[in-house]
Amino acid sequence: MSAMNRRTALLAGASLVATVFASPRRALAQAAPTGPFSLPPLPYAPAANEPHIDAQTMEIHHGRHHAAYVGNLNTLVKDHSQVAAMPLEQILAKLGEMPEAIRTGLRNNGGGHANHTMFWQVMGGKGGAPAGDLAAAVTRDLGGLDKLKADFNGAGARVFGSGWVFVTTDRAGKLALASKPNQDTPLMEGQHVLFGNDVWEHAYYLKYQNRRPAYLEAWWNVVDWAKVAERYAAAKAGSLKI
Ligand code: MN3
Repeated sequence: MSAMNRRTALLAGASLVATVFASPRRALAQAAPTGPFSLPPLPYAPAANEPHIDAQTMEIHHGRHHAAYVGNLNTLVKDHSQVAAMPLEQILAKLGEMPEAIRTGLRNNGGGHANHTMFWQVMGGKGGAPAGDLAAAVTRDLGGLDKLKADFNGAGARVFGSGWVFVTTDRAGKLALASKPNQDTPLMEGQHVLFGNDVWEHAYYLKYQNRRPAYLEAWWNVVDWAKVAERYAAAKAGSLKI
């Protein structure tokens, strides 16, 4: 083999190696769902909520569970251009008006997309306590932070099977506790979600197994109260969507 041919062969080999190693990522990108809905990136590293919520749970929860809701949602609206053009919060608020053939799918996957989009936003913090008018509202409407935690954890523990526990707010800033089965959300009743916690087993099983109350207790350590306060201000200003 001449020097030139040898060099060409080496380059071809290197190129083949590069293609083989690059292809899984390219295949994933090609397989990624396309459509009007997209998976928002995690706003922090998967390990940001350690030790309370492990990085692997965060990666699987965001990259597989939430991604699946988004992919399913895009598939559902593929042949329904009017639904595809609607903002998610309107689809959820008007579920009863959605085409019957995709209504249950929209409820489960649209709810799942909305719930998880909110969920990532309100975590990644260091816990502690709310401040300012949010703290005042927690005291006024929910009996203070300690009572809120006890009631919220109790409601989360009582969800049978899979579901969520939420604190909702209305435009006037009045707070209330709510729990929902599956991927239902108070958005389906025209309410605003201030924050919420996912009590599906996939949210905690790797680290906590069947100990859901321990997960509920630990979760408060990663709440980002500054982010919750931003959502509160947005809800009162009428600009909070999901
Ligand atoms: Mn989940």
